[in-house]
Amino acid sequence: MRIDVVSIFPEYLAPLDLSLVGKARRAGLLDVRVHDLRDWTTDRHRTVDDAPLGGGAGMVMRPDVWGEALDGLVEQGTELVLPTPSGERFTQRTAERMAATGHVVVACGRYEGIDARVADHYRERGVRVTEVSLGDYVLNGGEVAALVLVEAVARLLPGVVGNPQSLVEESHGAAGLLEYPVFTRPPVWRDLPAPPVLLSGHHAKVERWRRDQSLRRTALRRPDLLQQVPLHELDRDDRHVLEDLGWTFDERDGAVPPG
Ligand code: JB8
Repeated sequence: MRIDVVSIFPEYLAPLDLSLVGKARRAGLLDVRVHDLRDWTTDRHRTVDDAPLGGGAGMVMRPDVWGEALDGLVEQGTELVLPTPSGERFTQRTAERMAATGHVVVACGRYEGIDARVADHYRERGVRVTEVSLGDYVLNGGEVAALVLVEAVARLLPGVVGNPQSLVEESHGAAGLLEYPVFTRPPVWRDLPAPPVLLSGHHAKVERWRRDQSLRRTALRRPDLLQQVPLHELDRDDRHVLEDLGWTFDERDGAVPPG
């Protein structure tokens, strides 16, 4: 897997040398290349921005500089990713698709963003172009989204995460539920006992308790996720847990939150 990141702040991507991502790179499982956009400027001042057409606050990144940079990096089969607050949500499904792609190029904007013709141009050339947002808040540029993307994608690559079971049991996996709470020793800490069922040695009871916890957490914190779960994936025990929280079930509407 290759990921190119283009930024006017390449030092911002320094954490990609660390931890699991750094290890994956050194192991040759992941080829991450960080580029300085200003390497593709040709003027004395290495200018990457200009005033917005139509007026308004701030500056816009010039399409000509981005075009020179991306022409040298985008190939047949590349997915071009542009972080922007007006993009589609970056989710675990997005990360999974990108991990299955051989090559991703991330174009990190700053200021008021990148001239919109850049995305249009590469789409017209048949490139898959994805404008992505991490969530409903505004950052100063695309670099943090690039860090998130690389980490989320890298850990899905074969051999990067030591125990592949930790990939399937996680929040935002296929089940569409949040993860259950986890505990370790000591069994009592500052007067707080761990749930006794986890020390019972009764595997089936542990599994049921964890499922209940996942359902309760998802219902209370992320009802939007639970509403997406197909009814046939909720068994009688599941429905009892949710009914206690005021949820109902309908052939057409699926799981319906209280109120
Ligand atoms: C200028 O919030 B963000 C984001 C914000 C940005 C740019 C890119 C992404 C470019 N501001 O994800």
